[in-house]
Amino acid sequence: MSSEKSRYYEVCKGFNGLDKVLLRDPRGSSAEVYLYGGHVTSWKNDHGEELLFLSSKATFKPPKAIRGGIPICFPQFSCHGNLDRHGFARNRFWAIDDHPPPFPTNTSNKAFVDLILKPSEEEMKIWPHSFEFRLRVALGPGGDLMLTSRIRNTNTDGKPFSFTFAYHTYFSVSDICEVRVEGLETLDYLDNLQKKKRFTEQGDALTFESEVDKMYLSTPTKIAIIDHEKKRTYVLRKDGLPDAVVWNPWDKKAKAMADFGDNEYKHMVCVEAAAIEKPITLKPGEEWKGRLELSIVPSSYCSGQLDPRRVLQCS
Ligand code: TA6
Repeated sequence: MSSEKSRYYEVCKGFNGLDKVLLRDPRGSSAEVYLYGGHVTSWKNDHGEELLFLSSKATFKPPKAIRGGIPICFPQFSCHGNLDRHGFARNRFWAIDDHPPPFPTNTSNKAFVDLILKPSEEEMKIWPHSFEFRLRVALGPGGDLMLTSRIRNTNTDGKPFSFTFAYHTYFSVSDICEVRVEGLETLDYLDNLQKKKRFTEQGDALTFESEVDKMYLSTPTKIAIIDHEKKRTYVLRKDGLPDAVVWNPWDKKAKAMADFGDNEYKHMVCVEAAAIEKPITLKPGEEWKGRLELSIVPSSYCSGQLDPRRVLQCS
């Protein structure tokens, strides 16, 4: 590993002695990625403030997935198939990829790490496909967090494969009742609480007053999550991921989850960049790329300083 690179990341032990990578940008922002699940569990701004929600009851014990951060759902989102919910990538051990192929985009990011997941014999029994899943986690100069997935079909039997995918991001919010999600207005969605029945979203921002589990179809590439109390807007940009899922378990589901605190639903919202409605199909040799970029704009809808719709309209 080049000394240049090691200035921006180090491998250390996390919870339960699991290996994690600590990324630091010289301007102060940081991120943590566990090799278990290729799972980002922390993203902090240059004031050291945590921006992702991680449950105080999260277990770091395989095969259970880590509750919070950014779990990766692959090769299956939720129960859209016959694998375990959300697939197996989130409860497998990934490796650091020291010799990744050239990165598709020219980037000035210095603080990044490349991880790789390949199927074990165990996986081949439940999902008989050969693939290479490369994940780059990077911190941008402005403290933005970027996740770039490259999935290649390496089957030698000529067979294509199809998959669904999501970056199941848990955002940390001050009070869910004060949160607004902008960019999904008037879109069609499948309601997971009503047997995936199809509806059209109302014309105004999404707000929360009960359990929400909605899968929005063919959304814009930018979505804003406004945390009024913290005067902070998360801007989510996505590429190659047409859909978006919004989830908050609210009180009953919160109590039913052993690895989630009873009141923690008040301080998190999942807004997930996803490819679900139309599964992605790759022939042997083909590669898919799915990119997520998270940034923060210091604002609040009501403060009028920066109307999120302007955020969504800006470049
Ligand atoms: O993305 C929303 C969702 O599919 C919900 O239905 C809920 O199950 C959530 O994911 C969490 O899933 P998990 O398997 O992590 O408990």
